[in-house]
Amino acid sequence: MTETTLRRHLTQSTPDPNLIFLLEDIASACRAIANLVRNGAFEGNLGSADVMNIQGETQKTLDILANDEFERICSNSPRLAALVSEEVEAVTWLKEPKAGDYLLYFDPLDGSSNLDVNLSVGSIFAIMQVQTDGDRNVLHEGRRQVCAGYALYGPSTMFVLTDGAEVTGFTCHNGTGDFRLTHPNMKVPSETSEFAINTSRYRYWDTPIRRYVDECVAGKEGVRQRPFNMRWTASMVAEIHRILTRGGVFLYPADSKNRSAGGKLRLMYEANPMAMIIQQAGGVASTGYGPIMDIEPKGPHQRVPVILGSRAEVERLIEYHKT
Ligand code: P6P
Repeated sequence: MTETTLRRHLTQSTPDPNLIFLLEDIASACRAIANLVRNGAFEGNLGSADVMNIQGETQKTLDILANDEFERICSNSPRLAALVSEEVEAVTWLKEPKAGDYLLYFDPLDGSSNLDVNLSVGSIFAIMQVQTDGDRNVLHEGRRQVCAGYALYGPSTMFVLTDGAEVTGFTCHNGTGDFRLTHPNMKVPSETSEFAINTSRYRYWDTPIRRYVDECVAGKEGVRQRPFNMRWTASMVAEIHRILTRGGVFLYPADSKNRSAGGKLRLMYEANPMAMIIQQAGGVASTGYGPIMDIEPKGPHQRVPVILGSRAEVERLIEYHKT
């Protein structure tokens, strides 16, 4: 039986050939980034570029190279009108926008602080559409996403995406380099006993977050009456992939230290795409006070609180935020 490649899957599930072209371009950019990451030590690409990005973070050399790959490869997509990148302050317009053209939002290399210590990193993307001819507004709420996904540069390179129907995972074959279907119709288990949060920020957390984590840590002797496990990999892509695969809840909440900035994670190219993926897989994605994909964006680099994953746990956290 012929294995299902990304191309075969897209031709069976995506009616617009221009969206197929764009998704294949994104997959090509991710394959190129995987090579850059794996050969970083040989090319002298590890370490910092000693440049500050719009986020106020020191850019890694590979952050810049990954952004360049997205731009170089995706800019040829016939109906792609604009790029919104974590690494570039301004919106990059490629053509005069026409209704139905695509808008690409991306974090070219998420978790890049893991590069120098050889831990998993990823790329995240979301696609929306121009609403009317000449419309240069890129600030649409996450519900308008037509497609979202990520590449995970881990023990294997995976490409996971949703077009609003289901979440599908492809693995890059190490020999031929093509993405082959390995994880059809991925679903988040509704129950879990695993949470992911940077617990070094405990002193900044609001009461609902402290209550939730304290109860998990109390285990069998506490109100949850069962043991919990904790994971934190400093790579949102790796956390989300684990949650998609075996369940869990990921939390990067607003706290007393990051609240003035809106939170830590960026809405347009981290929270929104991951929210679409998690919800299409049966999970829940919330700020704690409302759905992430309902947020009306105020800017391309807006930061928001993120709580997403297994339905039962996120719904519990939403309840805790009501008290
Ligand atoms: P912390 C990576 O910088 C990132 O944006 C996410 O991928 C990750 O989940 C989070 O920040 C890590 O944050 O507080 O551990 O540095």
